[in-house]
Amino acid sequence: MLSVPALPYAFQFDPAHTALIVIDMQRDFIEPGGFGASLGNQVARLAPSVPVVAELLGLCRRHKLLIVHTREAHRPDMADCPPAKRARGNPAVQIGDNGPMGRILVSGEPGCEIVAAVAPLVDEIVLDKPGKGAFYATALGEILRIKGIRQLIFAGVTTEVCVQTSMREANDRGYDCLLIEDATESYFPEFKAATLEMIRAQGGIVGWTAPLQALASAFQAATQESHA
Ligand code: TIU
Repeated sequence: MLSVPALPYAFQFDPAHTALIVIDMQRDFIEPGGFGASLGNQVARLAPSVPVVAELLGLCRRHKLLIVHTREAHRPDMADCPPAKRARGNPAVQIGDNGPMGRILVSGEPGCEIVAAVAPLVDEIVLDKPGKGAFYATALGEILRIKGIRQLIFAGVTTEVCVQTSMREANDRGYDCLLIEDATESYFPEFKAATLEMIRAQGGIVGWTAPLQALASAFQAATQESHA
């Protein structure tokens, strides 16, 4: 087991039974003209997470973790988009409507793609999800069971919406979850800060949080031990 200096206490994980889950690093949230912008958000606020997620992906690829990327994405026929979800937000630009990057939050459209700097490799799993949580109406639970996964490392956007929802779903399913603090961002800095606090409060009621450097140091310590 590797040990990451984390809050509220050290996060223990076995790389062979751990997956990295990268949530919704899509153009629709991170670039101007997409879903995030249609809701009135300052999308530039998510930009700092991109190079950190890229570094996290590099680290996890080197250490052979299972890697899963999610996208918040609806079917082109919109049959999986509840009218209540579509009706929420900006009435002028709704999910499924045409925007500068194609139809908003629709699979196959340019805006739905993951930004180039953190793009999936061909052998990595990409899951489209119709909800905020990564387990709802997806094969994620089944995939993790088949792969023998017990711990999850989370990154992506936005911290308090799809990342937190997915972590809570995972926590209820018995996974130990670590959120990489600098590999996630919100349009609302105060919501990000509150989410990190609520995840690790009450003895880690949802999971653990740690910066990327702490995870890197855990891998480094294990590598040095194996060469000693
Ligand atoms: N609006 C917002 O902050 N987020 C979402 O709608 N989806 C995700 O977090 N991916």
